[in-house]
Amino acid sequence: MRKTWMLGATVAAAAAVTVPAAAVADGGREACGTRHVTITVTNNSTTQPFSPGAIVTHALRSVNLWDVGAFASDHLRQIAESGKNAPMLNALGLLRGVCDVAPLTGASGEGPILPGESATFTLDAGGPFNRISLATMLVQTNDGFTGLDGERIRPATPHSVAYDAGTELNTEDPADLVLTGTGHTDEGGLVTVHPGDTPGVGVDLPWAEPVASYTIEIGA
Ligand SMILES: [Ca+2]
Ligand SMILES: [Ca+2]
Repeated sequence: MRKTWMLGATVAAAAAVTVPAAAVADGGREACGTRHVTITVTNNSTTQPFSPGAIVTHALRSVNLWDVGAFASDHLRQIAESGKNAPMLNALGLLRGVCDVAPLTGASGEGPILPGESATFTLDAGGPFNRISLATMLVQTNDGFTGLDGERIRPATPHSVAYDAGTELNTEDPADLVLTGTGHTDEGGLVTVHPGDTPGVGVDLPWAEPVASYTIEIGA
């Protein structure tokens, strides 16, 4: 919940400080959709589907999906623990500095991005809406996720490692994993870089880092 508050506070700060008042009043919003960004998300793992998630284009500092060393928001927790993206999508859609929001899905438009596969998404952008963020769960983990947080929209090929949301203990027990069980043990921790699969504990589904790669292209 703390991070949810931070999300809102960050938006207020961006409106007051980052985006000129005139841009917020009309010019900024009009600029949304004057350009497009296409992002291809590639799952580099051989073991971990990427769950349904969320992608958003936004102004600088208007969206902050997570910080390493801080508590995860409840919206991020629901993606990281269960692949439930509706709360995150709904919350992002209400933020003032947001341009476009889309569900992250497999290439067919639904389901996960399977290991070794890619999916491509095109979103509105333009003007001050020059950042892109996304989050998706590593499905066969307790609360592992990956994504981008405020990546600048420019032709680029960034990568991301897996993170641990710090909300569910990494039992790796099938009874606690979203595809095979409903169990859960609270972790009460902070977002960290994911320590990875522990061999011999629960299921053994390791992945190499960086677990995800992206190709960002700018369209007219
Ligand atoms: Ca965890
Ligand atoms: Ca294991």
